[in-house]
Amino acid sequence: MKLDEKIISKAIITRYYQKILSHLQVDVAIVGGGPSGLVAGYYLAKEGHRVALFERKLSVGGGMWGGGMLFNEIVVQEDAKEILEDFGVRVQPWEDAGYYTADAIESVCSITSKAIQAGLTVFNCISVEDVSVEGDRITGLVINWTPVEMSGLHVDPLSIGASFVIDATGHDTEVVHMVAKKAPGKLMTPSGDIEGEKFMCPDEAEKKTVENTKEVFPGLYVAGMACNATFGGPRMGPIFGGMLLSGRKVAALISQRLK
Ligand code: 48H
Ligand code: FE2
Repeated sequence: MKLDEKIISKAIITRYYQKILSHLQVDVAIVGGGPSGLVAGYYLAKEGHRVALFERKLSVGGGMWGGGMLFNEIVVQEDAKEILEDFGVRVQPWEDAGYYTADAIESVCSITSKAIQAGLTVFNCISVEDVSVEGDRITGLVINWTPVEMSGLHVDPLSIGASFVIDATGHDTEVVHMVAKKAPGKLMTPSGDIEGEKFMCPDEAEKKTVENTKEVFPGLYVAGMACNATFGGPRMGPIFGGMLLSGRKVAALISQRLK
């Protein structure tokens, strides 16, 4: 068989369009493909919800690839170990102290693969630049190609609709910033605005991450590092249990509301 470059192009274009057209309205739109966003996507898709994840970069994985200071191992604590095991990631106990380590690359790849096979659809190289709001509720995302954002070209975006949005953008908590800018004082935080991330304190930070995994504006939830950045909690350094637990918690909270 003689391979034809036009058929190859047509196959790629058609399949991509089918994929994006079938996600113009979703149950849940996740912004950010770090550990918390991927884990949330997995548990939501597994429950049968239509879920799209938008990631600015070419690759998902966020801050997990680099472990701590590029030493590509991650650490999780006892209560998060079962989440890694759900994804088939091999964990090793560390000194019987309730800590476990896992290879960072295996973690990203296994979580991503399992999430997509469970039904999560990932759109990479797309940046979320704004949100749609009707009344006082989030109704969707405003998206554009990352290369458009990077080059500073004046190209207007497209939109997708979502019953719920998860801000899993990490330290920058970008979606919450977009909302806070256009609806000052309206967040469900103590001050009504972004409280900001505090100094490193792993023990408190990990607990607070899970506690702060909640709705911050009608229809908008935070997961992962965005939780403490939004509600005011410390950072934790290179321990990833809180990110995984937060992803699983946000999926359960939204799943409950979709029923
Ligand atoms: C599309 C976007 C946009 C946008 C950002 O930073 P992440 O890994 O996020 P989490 O919260 O799942 O994990 C945090 C963890 O990696 C970490 O930094 C920890 C534990 N730090 C502790 C410490 O003390 O430092 O991933 C966020 C992802 C990235 O891939 C971004 O590219 C992406 O979100 N993203 N995607 N549109 N507007 N903004
Ligand atoms: Fe970080």
